[in-house]
Amino acid sequence: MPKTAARQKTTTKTNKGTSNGNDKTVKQKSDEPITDKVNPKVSQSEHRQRKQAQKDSIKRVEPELLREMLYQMVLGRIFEQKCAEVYRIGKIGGFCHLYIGQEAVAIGTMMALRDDDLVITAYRDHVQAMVKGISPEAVMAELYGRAGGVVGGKGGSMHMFSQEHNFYGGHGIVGGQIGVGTGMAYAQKYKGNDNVTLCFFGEAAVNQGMFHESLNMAQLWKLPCIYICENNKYGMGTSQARAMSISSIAQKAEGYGIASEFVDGMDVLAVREATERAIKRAREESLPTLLEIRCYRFMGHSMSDPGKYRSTDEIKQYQLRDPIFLFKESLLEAKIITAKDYEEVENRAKEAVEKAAKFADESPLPDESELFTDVYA
Ligand SMILES: Cc1ncc(C[n+]2csc(CCOP(=O)(O)OP(=O)(O)O)c2C)c(N)n1
Ligand SMILES: [Mg+2]
Repeated sequence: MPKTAARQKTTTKTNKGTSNGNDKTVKQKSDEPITDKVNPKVSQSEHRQRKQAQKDSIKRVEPELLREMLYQMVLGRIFEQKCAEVYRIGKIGGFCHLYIGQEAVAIGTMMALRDDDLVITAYRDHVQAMVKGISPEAVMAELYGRAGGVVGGKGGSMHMFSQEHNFYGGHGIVGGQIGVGTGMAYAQKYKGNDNVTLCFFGEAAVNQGMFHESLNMAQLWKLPCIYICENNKYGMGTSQARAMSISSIAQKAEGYGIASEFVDGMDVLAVREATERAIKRAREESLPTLLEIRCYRFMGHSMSDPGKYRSTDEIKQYQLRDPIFLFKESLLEAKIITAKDYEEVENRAKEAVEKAAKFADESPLPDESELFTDVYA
């Protein structure tokens, strides 16, 4: 994680001169190049800095909510570990992209939302679906391709969807959901409500035209959309440094006059605070924001990734900054939880995941008569 990720170094620039009504642009300090090399000393010292920063943030959040955030992160991690386990024995087939290492992004952003706010994401969608309220059973059964899945077992890993939960997918075309998310935000504005739309995508999607067309339109039409770039440094096996001419994605928002912020995605509370600022801007002023949240996926791109493009050393160095470990330590030090409470959190999450796997195992395959329902091709 480059030094620029340190939250306390983020500066706020007032941009009163713009004619687009956006008078607040949060700008990162430097455009430090992303490299494939990670220094363990830097990782450890950043871990300490994060912990220090979390101490202050913890005081601003209700203890009950902090414990729930921890539970959701642990649930996401254990759920994904179970997916890897059952994938290897053939219970899940096809594409399967895991979220391990990125939990602070989904939990930090989405747990600041209201139920009627909308979410759309790419194919790395299991944890987002659960945080939006879809049950682990319905997500696991979908992964198994069973009738009890959230879309009846016909979508699979990449296509979780539930209108009831305002969760609009689950999209396999890189960057495709950015245009759809922009349209969802437009629809809320058209209907006259104050719902906010969160639109997630990876850093590789930023090179797609859809990203640029959407940001332009969102600022021009003042749409309540929060664009969340989960920058995990890689698009499949290609590092960001090999694919993007500048390393700062947050900076790209400036081309469209959109407020943007650069956040350390290993720190769930920093993510939450940045999202709260963006939500306020969207709900109260109907203005978009781009959040670049730097994180790291601990697993391969998908279950079939041989992972030859990065060293185990690099992965280990990011694991030193594991967002769950960091949050757990901070909560222990702040006496919000005890070691025993953490054990209970883990046990509760394990039970929920086992229950989900049992439900998926016992759920029947979709009926043959369903073969052509909800299929648009
Ligand atoms: C339009 C399009 N081009 C290429 C692909 C193949 N593809 C699937 S995932 C992926 C990488 C995307 O990386 P990123 O957006 O950073 O998301 P991450 O997987 O890191 O979460 C690519 C190129 C695709 N699905 N869609
Ligand atoms: Mg990526």
